[in-house]
Amino acid sequence: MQTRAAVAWEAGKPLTIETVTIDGPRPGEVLVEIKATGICHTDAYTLSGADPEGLFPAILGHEGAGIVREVGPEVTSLKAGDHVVPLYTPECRQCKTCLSRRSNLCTSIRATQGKGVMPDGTSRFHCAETSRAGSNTLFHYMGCSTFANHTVLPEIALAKVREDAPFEKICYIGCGVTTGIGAVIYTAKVWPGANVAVFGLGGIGLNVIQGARMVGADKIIGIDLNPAKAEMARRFGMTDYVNPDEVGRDKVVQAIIDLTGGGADFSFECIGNVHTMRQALECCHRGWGESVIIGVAASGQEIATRPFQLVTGRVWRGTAFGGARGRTDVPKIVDWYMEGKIEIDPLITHVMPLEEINTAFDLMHEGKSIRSVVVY
Ligand code: NAD
Ligand code: AHE
Ligand code: ZN
Repeated sequence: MQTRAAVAWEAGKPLTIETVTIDGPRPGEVLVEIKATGICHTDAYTLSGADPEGLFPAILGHEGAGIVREVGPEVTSLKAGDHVVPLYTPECRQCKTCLSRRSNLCTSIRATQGKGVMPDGTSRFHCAETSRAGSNTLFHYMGCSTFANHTVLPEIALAKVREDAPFEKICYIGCGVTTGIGAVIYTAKVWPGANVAVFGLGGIGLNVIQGARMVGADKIIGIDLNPAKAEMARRFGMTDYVNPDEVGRDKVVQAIIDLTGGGADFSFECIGNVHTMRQALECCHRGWGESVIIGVAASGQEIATRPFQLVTGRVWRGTAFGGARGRTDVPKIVDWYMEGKIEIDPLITHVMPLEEINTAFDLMHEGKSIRSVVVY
């Protein structure tokens, strides 16, 4: 069949809207009509050319929600009409990692996902236009490609969710909401009364703040260069704001140590900058403070600190998709939203048709949006 998609032909260039051909689902695969998709900073990162796994031409997008339209042979857990959220971190429940219960990083299809193809090694997307490389095949992205009105995913990469949940809100649970809240509750396991520092008050950091408030954190300190982000952060639970340009960029760590009487119990880096990753570690409390890296830094970047920071008990770790097991946890998080236990609506600052998707990237780079959502 044919569908509409925003195609990334090459790094650093705006997306163009194309009519693309999408093949039907093969064994174990599912055809999904995407109803809405968020635009995450990771899409911009890959589009910029900084992602070592970035492939072009591709259909980007990994924060979607939609309806199953057709299932391929051997699919047992989904049927046409089911409402689903695509998962860039699938949950096969059979690989070593899934069975270990120690991590959400399911390995069953990671290799082909990183190569922009389905598990059988081929793409379902083709375009009448030919790329500079002379091919009309388009790569999948993060196993999702939600910037297409229809996409194909493996069954293990889809979370079935309740049918009364609005697509244009729950698409955000496909990445930002789950990553932020999950980092707090699944990865760090922040305890009630903890002091928390959140570096970056964007689409991820605000959900870390929301998660920290949910678990009963005491001080929730937000750090962002853009003071316009502080108002929403306060609404979501931030108790103290640190503007690095006001306190001095080299005094951010001391400012947090002062505010917390010794250092944060937990910090979260939600920017993707190796310098703020260092600050996030070093603002943690001696003996036990844990810093969680969420931000994705560009190819070639490395983190540094004095090993003494770790010798004296600080812990450096990272998280992908907030440590959530998608097929198990995403339906629960959708329920939390529908029951009013978490907020999403105020974070979706812009809604637009697919034709305006490049505006979403502009708004993000200008610091004017939290989340933009495309509705098909
Ligand atoms: P965003 O653009 O919405 O937010 C980033 C925020 O950081 C902005 O508010 C910006 O003003 C602030 N900022 C930039 N440089 C800063 C600096 N030097 N000091 C202080 N503040 C600064 O981005 P987002 O969608 O929230 O994503 C944040 C990061 O998380 C990105 O790197 C993204 O790729 C990554 N991410 C990781 C995962 C994961 O699973 N690990 C999931 C989603 C996103
Ligand atoms: N290809 C990138 C990887 C970037 C990355 O770390 N992605 C996160 C999700 S970001 C969502 O917005 C992730 O899931 N990582 C685990 C994994 O297996 O990719 C690069 O920089 O190489
Ligand atoms: Zn994302």
